[in-house]
Amino acid sequence: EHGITRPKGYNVSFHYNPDMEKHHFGMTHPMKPWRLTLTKSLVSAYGMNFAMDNYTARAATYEELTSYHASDYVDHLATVAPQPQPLDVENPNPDLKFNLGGSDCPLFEGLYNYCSLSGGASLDAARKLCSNQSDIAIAWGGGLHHAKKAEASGFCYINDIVLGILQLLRIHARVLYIDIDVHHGDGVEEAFFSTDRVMTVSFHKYDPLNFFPGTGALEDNGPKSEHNPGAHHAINVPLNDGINDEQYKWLFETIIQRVVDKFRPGAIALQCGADSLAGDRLGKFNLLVQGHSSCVEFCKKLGLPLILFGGGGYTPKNVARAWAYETAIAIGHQDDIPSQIPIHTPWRDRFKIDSLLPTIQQILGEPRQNRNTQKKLTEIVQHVTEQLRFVGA
Ligand code: ZL4
Ligand code: CA
Ligand code: ZN
Repeated sequence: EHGITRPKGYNVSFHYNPDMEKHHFGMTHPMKPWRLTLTKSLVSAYGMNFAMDNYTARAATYEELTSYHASDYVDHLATVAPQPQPLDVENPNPDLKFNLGGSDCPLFEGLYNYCSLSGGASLDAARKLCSNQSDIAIAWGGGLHHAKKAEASGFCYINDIVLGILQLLRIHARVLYIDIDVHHGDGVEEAFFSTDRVMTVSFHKYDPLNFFPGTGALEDNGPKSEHNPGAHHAINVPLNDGINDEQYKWLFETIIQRVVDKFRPGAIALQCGADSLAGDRLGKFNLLVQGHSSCVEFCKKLGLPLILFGGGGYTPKNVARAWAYETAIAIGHQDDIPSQIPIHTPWRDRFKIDSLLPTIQQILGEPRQNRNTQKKLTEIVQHVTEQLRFVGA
């Protein structure tokens, strides 16, 4: 008996399509869609599926994709060839114009299908919140925060988050977007730069010359041009390598509580990029599952409709641990699931770290030197508090 029961009077929906994992960015590319399969296998092994509504996500339609993206970009995505085009001086390769085909955003077989499935899951999740059929909707295949209106960027082609938030804005006057991926959520910030109906808050490593995408300084709070309602509605929390659970939790809770008090959102969209975990292949933070997931727990306690997106995460066994644990938080079972990974979990050997009894919260990774001082963190909270004086009625 799994003992995982449905929360009473509370609905969680899980939006996933196993076809997403069939797509490959390339052998050595850090983005592994297979991490979604590993996540789903852990979620199911714990019996969490019995406590949620499970939906096989559909592909987003052309009309849905162009609700944000430029139609010439989506047209091009639909027709791109996996092989590089021959050089033609008369007609420059349009792949370049859309930032496609480089090492970050390669062209691969089924690319359009992959993008549409990610978008479809996030749209379905947002609509379940809009119709009040879900209190929390989960789309781990989404969270692709760098994609621009007419350009791919940083492993992201279609900005499923923007598509989802546009749905939430049909019902809610104000939506709060929070981003705990180790990278700056530049694409979502840019999409809502000129509206005061969406506030974006990104926590990220900031080192403009050495770390992608190089934007998201503390002082960047939305274009301060005259009559721009979106001014002051972008919050950036620039961090250094090695931040730990205690510091991150304090920053997150202090900042998000103040933001919610001032902005009074009707719904929250949380991007849960797992590259902010210790031991990530690209990120160099020291967060454990406990610290990362405390952000989800805090957002849930705010009691607003909540959508959870995936995002980055480049050490698949750690990604699956975090997103499975965060699924447990959504259904309220984080304190009663066994910490030991169930013996019948498919690919259980992939979770083994240094013991024969792998647990859900265990994270592999040499701790990185913590380069965040309390003085700097206090300055950040002070700056954010001052920005918030310009926000709200
Ligand atoms: C790789 O090994 O910093 C891509 C990308 C492909 C395979 C072999 C090609 C080798 C690391 C990254 C050449 C790789 C050169 N392969 C990559 C400025 C850069 C130009 C491209 O989590 N080179 C660009 C993007 C970031 C840059 C991060 C995070 C997404 C998200 C949400 C996107 N781009 C320098 C890097 C490899 C690769 C190894 C790589 N790319 C690491 N960081 C980047 O926020 C999903
Ligand atoms: Ca971030
Ligand atoms: Zn990232």
